[in-house]
Amino acid sequence: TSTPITAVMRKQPSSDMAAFREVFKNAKHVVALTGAGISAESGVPTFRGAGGFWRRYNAQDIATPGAFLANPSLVWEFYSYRRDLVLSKKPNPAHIALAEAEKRLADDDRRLVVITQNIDELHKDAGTKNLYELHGTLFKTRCTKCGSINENRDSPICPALAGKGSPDPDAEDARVVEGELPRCKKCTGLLRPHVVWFGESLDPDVLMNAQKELDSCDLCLVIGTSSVVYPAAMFAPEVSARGVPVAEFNIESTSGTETFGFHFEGPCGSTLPKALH
Ligand code: BV8
Ligand code: ZN
Repeated sequence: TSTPITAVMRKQPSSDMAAFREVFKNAKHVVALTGAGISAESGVPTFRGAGGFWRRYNAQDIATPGAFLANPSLVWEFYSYRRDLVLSKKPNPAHIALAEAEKRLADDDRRLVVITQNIDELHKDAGTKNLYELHGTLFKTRCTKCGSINENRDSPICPALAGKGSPDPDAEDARVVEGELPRCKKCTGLLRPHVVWFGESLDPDVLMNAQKELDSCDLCLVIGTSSVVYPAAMFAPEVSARGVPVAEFNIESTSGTETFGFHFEGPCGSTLPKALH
């Protein structure tokens, strides 16, 4: 009897790349699920299991509606820091490998789509067109009063936040008064980042479209995610449960590794280009 692929994979840190490339060559509809790990080699810090630290705070404690209500200045410092940081970063070979694979497959009437948890827009910068941003983006604001959503790449986003947001645990909170935080040009209401915070629902259209892609894919790549945040954490296991091959690209194994047919250990900036060229 042949050894089930997962058992074989369990023993080796990395699966057989040739076997994966055989599957990839025949795949007609590939979904790539990405998390903070795909941007690590671009110099964007990861959350490390959604427990990322900025100053003495855990990302999960600041990326919430409650934190914004209680202390909008602190939350804006967190996002203003990440905006300014990401504006100086570029896509790495992993982002580029996905964008190039999308183009190559399209020429062959095959589809590759990226469903990302990241809000850094590095997939967009790399040229990915088929893209769902599950958790929004750092570079859009939403008015808490009139709801208008606008692109915004201003750095600093407002004068009062210039030079603020240092991640240093001993940095003083800027305590910017609400009137000097980013305000809506239309109604002067307080702006917030157009991202999905913990405890907030994802955009139903994005979720529905992502689910459609997952339900019809014949290969799923899960790249640089610790798979701890729901509902994104359920996507790859769902595909695997349908008997569709899932290939994980990560520097370590995760809660999902056992259920995935392929696991390629290492920085995805190196492993992904080898897998997709
Ligand atoms: C919701 C935007 C319905 C903001 C983000 C208890 C049990 C289960 C669920 C819950 C629970 N309590 C609360 C919940 C729900 C909660 C949740 O899942 N919490 C978790 C922490 C338990 N989820 C929600 O609230 C979601 N909404 O459920 O709506 C609802 C509605 C109302 C009331 C109840 C429910 C909304 C979640 C979205 C939160 N927003 N981001 C911002 O970024 O500021 S989440 C944020 O954290 C990221 O977007 C991402 O999703 C997550 C971080 O995860 P990763 O991307 O995986 O990054 P991480 O650092 O963890 O891991 C990096 C990985 O890369 C590692 O594996 C590492 O090994 C690897 N790596 C590193 N370097 C490399 C690499 N791999 C390859 N190459 C490398 N070089
Ligand atoms: Zn407004």
